[in-house]
Amino acid sequence: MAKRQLNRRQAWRIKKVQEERAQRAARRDAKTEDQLLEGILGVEQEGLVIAHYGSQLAIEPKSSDGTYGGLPAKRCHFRANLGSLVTGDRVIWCDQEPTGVVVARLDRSSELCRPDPYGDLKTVAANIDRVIIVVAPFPEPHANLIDRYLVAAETQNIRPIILLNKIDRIDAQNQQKIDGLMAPYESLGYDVLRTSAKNPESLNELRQFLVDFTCVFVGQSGVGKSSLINSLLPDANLRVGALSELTQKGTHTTTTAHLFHFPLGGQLIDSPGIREFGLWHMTRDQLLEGFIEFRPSLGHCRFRDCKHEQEPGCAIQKALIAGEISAERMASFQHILATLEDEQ
Ligand SMILES: Nc1nc2c(ncn2[C@@H]2O[C@H](COP(=O)(O)OP(=O)(O)OP(=O)(O)O)[C@@H](O)[C@H]2O)c(=O)[nH]1
Ligand SMILES: [Mg+2]
Ligand SMILES: [Zn+2]
Repeated sequence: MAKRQLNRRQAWRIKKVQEERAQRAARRDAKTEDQLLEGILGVEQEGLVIAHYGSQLAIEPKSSDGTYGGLPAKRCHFRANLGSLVTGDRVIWCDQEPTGVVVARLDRSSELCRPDPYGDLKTVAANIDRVIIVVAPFPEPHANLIDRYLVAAETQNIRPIILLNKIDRIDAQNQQKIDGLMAPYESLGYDVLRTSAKNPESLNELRQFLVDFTCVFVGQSGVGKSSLINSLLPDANLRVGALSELTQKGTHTTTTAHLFHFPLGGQLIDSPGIREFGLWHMTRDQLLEGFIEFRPSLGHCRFRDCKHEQEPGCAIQKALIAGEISAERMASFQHILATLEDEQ
């Protein structure tokens, strides 16, 4: 009996101590909050995330005329409860020495997502108007990588553009293959630009696409995303990496997304190259929507649960036979479909 009483008393004391600790922590939090509100940490102002370095962000202050790019970026810490913060995010931050503090994230107009190697969905960049999918003859494009990027952009309502870089490396040997790779996208109405980072004159059309918009370069490692930015903006001084001699693949030189401004307006985000671009997180319906030439057929199959394989009255199969959907894109769709989690 005495033993149990003692235990109860002990338990009560432990509980009391814990409650007191929690109250003290809450008071500390409230005090920090008050300090922020009182402006001890500096005046709250709007900013733009131009890079993310693990525990810190590079924040560009908004100029008095409401634009970005005129003032030097500031290193900032950020509150833990803000959710993910990525390059392109608009935030509220307080200036202080030596590092500022980001206290809020503003709503995003769009976000480009992809699953990380552990299967978690990660936002790569925010508030994007256009995704520029960079490919090159070397490293050789992965099968249906372009389609995967197109689906990711289309389902987010971000306009995709395809950029074929390293045209100086196209010769009689690979010309046909490259033309064959690009042709389906040109006939679908996608813009396909051709550049060489080694030849500044080849970049004029690209320059025009960048004015007034926030664009992001995506694509395999080694296709020349950072090299293109160095040619467009000689002051950028980005690190570029030669392809591996052995595999002729990129070596993952860029490790964090970085935003650049152009003198004539417009922003461009360089992003780290990828190994693979899984779309496992999507549903079959989202994937179908992502293939723009499928859209007119959607909802017109005889059966509501049509799998668009061999069913009678399938509108997608009908469009395929009529040549409105190409065999390559249909095969690509089936290939990606087989990788979706929902389908397994
Ligand atoms: N011949 C030729 N080589 C290029 C061109 N653009 C880039 N390269 C070369 O391709 C290699 C890779 O370039 P990067 O700019 O580092 O490629 P990246 O896409 O930024 O790669 P990650 O940062 O790893 O994603 C470097 O050796 C560049 O010099 C081009 O237009 N022509
Ligand atoms: Mg790079
Ligand atoms: Zn169907």
